[in-house]
Amino acid sequence: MKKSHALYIGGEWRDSLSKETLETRNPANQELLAEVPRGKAEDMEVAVTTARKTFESLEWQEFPVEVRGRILYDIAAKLRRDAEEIAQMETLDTGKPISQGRNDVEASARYFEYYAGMADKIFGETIPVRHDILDYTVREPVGVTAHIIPWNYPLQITSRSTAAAIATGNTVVVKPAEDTPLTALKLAELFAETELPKGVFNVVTGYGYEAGAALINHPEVNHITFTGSVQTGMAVMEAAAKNIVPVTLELGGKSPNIVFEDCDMDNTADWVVKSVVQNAGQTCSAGSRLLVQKTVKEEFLQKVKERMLAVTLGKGVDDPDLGPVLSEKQYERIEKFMQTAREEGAQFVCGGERVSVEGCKDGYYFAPTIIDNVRVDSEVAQEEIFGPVLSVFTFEDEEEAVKLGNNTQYGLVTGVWTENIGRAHRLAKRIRAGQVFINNYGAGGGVQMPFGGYKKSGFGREKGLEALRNYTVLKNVAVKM
Ligand code: TXE
Repeated sequence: MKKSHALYIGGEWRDSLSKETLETRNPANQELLAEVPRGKAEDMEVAVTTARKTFESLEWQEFPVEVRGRILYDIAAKLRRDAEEIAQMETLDTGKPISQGRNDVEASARYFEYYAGMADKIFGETIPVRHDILDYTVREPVGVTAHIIPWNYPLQITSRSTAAAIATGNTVVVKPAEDTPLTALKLAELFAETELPKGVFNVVTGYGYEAGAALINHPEVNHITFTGSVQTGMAVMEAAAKNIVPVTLELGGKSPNIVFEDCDMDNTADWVVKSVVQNAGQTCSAGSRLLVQKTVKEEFLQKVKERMLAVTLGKGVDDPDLGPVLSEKQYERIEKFMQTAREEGAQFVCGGERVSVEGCKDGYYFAPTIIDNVRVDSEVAQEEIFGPVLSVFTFEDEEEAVKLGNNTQYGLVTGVWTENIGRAHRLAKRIRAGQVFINNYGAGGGVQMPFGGYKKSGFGREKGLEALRNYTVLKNVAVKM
C-alpha cells in the first residue's frame, strides 16, 4: 500500500486498526485504482481524540493567525503545482471528464486562497451598553469539525469546508466517500509538507455506516458539515441532536431552468444542456428540470435535443462531454427512474438507456436523456435522479412558472432565462432556492458566492464569507470598568 493510501491522523500515515481495506475503482472501466484502509469506529476514536487534543494544545491556541493564513495560501500553491497529477487522479476516481477535473483542482486552490485571506480578519464588535460597561464580542473557533464528503466533487467539497474551518482556527476530521477517497488523501500529503501543527487536518477513509456513523455520533465533535443524500442528512441531524451540535447540510436538488419566450434561445439551450450533462448529471445543482414557455416549446426543445445528441461520451481522461456515472449502484438508481417514466407513459425525446463505449465495456455510461410529458407529481419530476436526464414541463405565464419552479421538496438553484429585467427580478424574489442565476447558470462557480439550500436541499451556507459563521461561535464579554 502506498504511504498516502492510508489514514492520516496526527500527521502520521496509518493502517486501520483492523488492517482491513476497501477498494476504489475507475468508473470508466472498473479497473482497480487503489486500496485504502477501511477505517471504523476505533480509528475514528483515535482521529477525533487527536483532533481534540490538537485543538486544545497551546501550540494551536497560540498559533499566529497570519501563519495559519500563509499555510492555506501555501496549500493553494501546492494544489496548482501538482494540478495535472491531481486532476488525473480525480478523473480516474470519479469518471469525470479531465477538463472538469482540472476545474475542480483550480476551484479547490481558490477555496484555500480565499479563506487564507480571512484567517487574520475574524473579529468581533464593541457594543454600547452602559457608561461603566465595556461590552465586546469575540468570534471563536467551534473546535473539532467533522466533514463528511460525497463522491461527486471529492476534492472541491473537501477543500471548501476544511479551508474555512482551518482559517477560523478549528481542527478537522475528514471522512471521504468510500468510492472516491484519493484526492482527500492527496490533500493530506500536501498538508504534511507544511508547518501546520500535526493533528489539525486528519483523514479517515471508510464506509459511511462505519467510519461516517462513528464520526457524526462522536461526542467530541463540535460541528458537522455534510454533503450527500437527504436520507443520510437525516441521520446526521439525528446524531447531532443527541450531542446538541450544529450542522451544515447540503442535500442536493431538483433545480429548474425556467425559459421564457423572450430569451436568447441558442445561448439558453447551450446552458440547459451543460447544466444537466456536467459530471454526468451527478451535481447537486444540476439543471434537471426544464420549464419552458408553451409558445416556444417545440422550437426550444428541438435546440436542446440537437445539443443533447451532439454530446460526446467516453473515458474521463479523453475529455468527452460526458463520462460514466459513478457505479453500478448509481446506474441502477437512474434506470429505476427510467422504468417509472416508461410505466407512467412519459415520452423519451432521446436517450433513456445505458450505452456502450469502446474499450470500456464495464463502465456505466448513460445516454443524454430528455423526457417529456412527465407527470408533475411523479417521482421522476420530484426526486433527484443524479444522471444526465432532463425532464421537460411547460408553463403559460410567469405565475405558473413560479408555481412549477417551486413545486418540489428541494430548493437549491434556479436558472431564469429572459430579456425582461423586471420579470427576472420578480422571479428571483419568488423562487424558493438558495441561488438564482439570471441568464447564466453557475456564474463560473465563484468561491465567493454563498451556496446552500431552501427546504430539503438543506440549510446553512457554504462558500463565501457566510461559511465562516459555520465554524465560529460568538462570545459576548462584558467588563465593569
Ligand atoms: O449518498 P450518501 P450516496 C444524492 C444523489 C445520490 C444519492 C445517493 O441523489 O444518487 O444521494 O448517494 C457518507 N453516517 N447525493 O448513497 O449515502 C458516505 O460514506 C455518516 C447528493 O452516495 O449520502 C459519503 O461519504 N456518513 C449529493 C457521504 O455520506 C454516512 C452528493 C454521502 O453519501 C452515512 C452525493 C452514515 N450513516 C449524493 N451513510 C450532493 N448534495 O451533491 C453514508 N455516509
